[in-house]
Amino acid sequence: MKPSGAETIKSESAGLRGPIALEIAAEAAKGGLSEAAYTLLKFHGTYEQFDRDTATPRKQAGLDKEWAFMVRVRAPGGRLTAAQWLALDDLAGQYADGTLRLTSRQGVQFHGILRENLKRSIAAVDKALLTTLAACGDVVRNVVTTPAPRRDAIHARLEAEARRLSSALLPKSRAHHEIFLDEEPVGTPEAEPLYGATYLPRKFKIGLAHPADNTPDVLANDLGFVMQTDAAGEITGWIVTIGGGMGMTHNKPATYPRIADAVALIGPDEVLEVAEAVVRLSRDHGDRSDRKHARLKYVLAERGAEWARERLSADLGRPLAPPPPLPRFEIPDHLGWHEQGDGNWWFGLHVPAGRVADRGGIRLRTALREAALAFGANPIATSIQDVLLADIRPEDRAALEALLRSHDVPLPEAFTPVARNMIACVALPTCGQSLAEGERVRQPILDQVERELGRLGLLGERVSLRLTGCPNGCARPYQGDIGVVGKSPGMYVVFVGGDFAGTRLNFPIADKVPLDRVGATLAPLLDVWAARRDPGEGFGDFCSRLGAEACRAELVPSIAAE
Ligand code: SRM
Ligand code: SF4
Repeated sequence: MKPSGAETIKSESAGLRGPIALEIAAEAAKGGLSEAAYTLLKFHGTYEQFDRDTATPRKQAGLDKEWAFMVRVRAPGGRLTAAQWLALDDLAGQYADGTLRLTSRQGVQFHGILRENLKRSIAAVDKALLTTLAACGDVVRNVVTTPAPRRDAIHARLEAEARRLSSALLPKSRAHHEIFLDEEPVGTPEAEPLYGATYLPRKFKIGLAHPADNTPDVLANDLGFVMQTDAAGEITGWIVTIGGGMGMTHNKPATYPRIADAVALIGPDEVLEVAEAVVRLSRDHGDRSDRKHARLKYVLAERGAEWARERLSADLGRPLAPPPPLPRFEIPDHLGWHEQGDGNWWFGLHVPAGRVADRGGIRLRTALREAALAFGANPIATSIQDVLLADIRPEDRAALEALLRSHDVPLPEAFTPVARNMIACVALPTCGQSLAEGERVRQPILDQVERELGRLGLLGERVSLRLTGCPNGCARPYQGDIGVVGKSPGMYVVFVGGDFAGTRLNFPIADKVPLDRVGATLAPLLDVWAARRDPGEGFGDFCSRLGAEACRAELVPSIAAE
C-alpha cells in the first residue's frame, strides 16, 4: 500500500529537519507554512494555527489569516518546579496570549505565539530544563501518571518510571537543538535506533497508574502500566495494557474509540524494556498508508491481545506471562489540602478547562505566580486539567489560602463534584480540527447538567462530564459518565454509560443536540437514574446496566439518536 504523505515527509526530513529552519526564519515570507514544515514542527512540539474567529471577516476584508503557533511543553507526570512554573509564566506573558493551558495529558500549552517568537519561546522552555521535543508528532508523547505527590514508595516509583520512559524514548535526532537552540549542525542525520527513519506510524501515548488512582485514564493510552503491589505495599510487577485510544470520525465506523487490552504481566523492573518492545510493535505493524487507521489500537483490535503477547515475547526473547484480570480502579479527589507523607502538604486547585489566566476578576495566573514565589509551591498538572500545588510547609497553609482568596480564586469547595471532574478540550478559536465550541462553552454545558442534578438533589454525586469540540476525543469523552462531542457549529452528540474510573466506553444516545439542549436531553435519563439506581450506583454504571436501547427509549423521542 502507498505510504501516506506524512510518511514521505518524515523519510525525506533528514531526522526531523526538513525546511523548518528556513521557513521559521524571521526574514521568511509570512503566511501558512509548507506541509512538510507543518508536519515536522509537530515533532518539535508546535502546531501552526490561525485564529478561527477572525479568519472569515479577515478574508472578506482581503486580509490573511492571523497565524500563530501553539507550543506544547512535556512534563512527565505533570511535575514542574516552582522555578519552571515562573519561567513558563514569563513565556505566557512575553510571547504567548497571556495564558497557560494545562492539558488533559498533564502538559502545558501556549497559544498565540508569533512566528518571530517561536524560536525564543522554545529556547525559553529548554532553559527552564523542560522540552517541547516530542510533545506532539509520531513519537512517544508526554508520559502521564497519578498526579498525587504522596511521598511513598508507590508514588515515587510511578513518578520515576514516568520520567525515565519520557527521557529514554525521546528521539535521538539533534534537529531540535540545531533549529531552536543554536547547536552546531552535525552534518549527517543521526540514527534513530528505536524509531527508525520514519518514526512511528502515528502518535504513541503511555500512562502509568496504580489501581487506587487511575486519574490518568491509563486504558486510553496506546500503552499502559498498572502497578501491582502485595499486601505489604511492595511492588510485585505491572499489568501491561495495549491498544487504547479515543479518536474517531463521525459517521465513519472504521474509526472508533477503544479501551486497552490487558496483554501481559511483567516484573517490577521491566517497564522500559517492555515499552521499547511495544514501540517497535507499533513501528512495525501500524498502518503507514492510512493515518486514520494507524494507531496501535487498530492493530490490537484486528490481531488480538494474544498475538501481541506472542510478538512481544518473540521480540524480547522470553515468554511474557499472561495478565491477571485488571483490578478495580479508583479515582481519588486530589483537590484541597492533603498531607504528602513528608510533613508537607499539597493544595489541589480546580482550574476550569485548565486555563490559567487573569480573567473576569479571577487572577489565577497572578496567584499561581505568587504562590511559586512566596511559598516555593511546585505545581503538578493533572490529567483532568487541574493543578496541585505541592510541597507547602504546614505553617504556610493559611497564607497560601489567603493569597488565593486575595486574587478572588475560587477554592475547591466552590465547585460541585461534576464541575471538579469535568474536562473540556481547547477547540475554538485555535484548534484547526474543531467542529463546535469546547472550552468556551464548558460553563453553559456544566450549568445545564448541574441544574438537572440539583433538581434531583444529586448535586453531591461524582459524575464525569467530558466535552470536546470534535470526535478526536482530546478530553477522553468516550470514557466519561457523560460525553458531549461536537458535531457541527452549536450541535453535539451526547454519550452516556462510561464509568467514573475510566474503564468502560460509553455509547451515543442523542445526535445533533443543540448546545442549550444538552441538559434537557439528559434530564429523562437522570430522572430514571435517581428513581431506580442501586445504592451508590454511578450515572454511567446505571446507564450501562440499562443498555443503549433502553437509555434511548427514555429520551424525549425527538432527540434520540437516529
Ligand atoms: Fe488532542 C489533535 C489538543 C489530548 C486525541 N489535540 C489535537 C490538536 C493538536 C489539533 C490538531 O491536530 O490540529 C489539538 C490542539 C488544540 C489547541 O488549539 O490547542 C489537540 N489534545 C489536545 C489537548 C490540548 C486537549 C486539552 O484541551 O487539554 C491535549 C494535549 C495533551 C498533551 O499535553 O499532550 C490533548 N488528544 C488528547 C487526548 C487525551 C489523552 O491523550 O489522554 C486524546 C485522546 C487519546 C488518543 O490519543 O486517542 C487526543 N488529538 C487527538 C486526536 C485523535 C487521534 C486519533 O487517534 O484519531 C487528534 C487528531 C489527530 O491526531 O489527527 C488530536
Ligand atoms: Fe480540537 Fe477536537 Fe481535540 Fe477538541 S477534541 S482540541 S476540537 S482536536
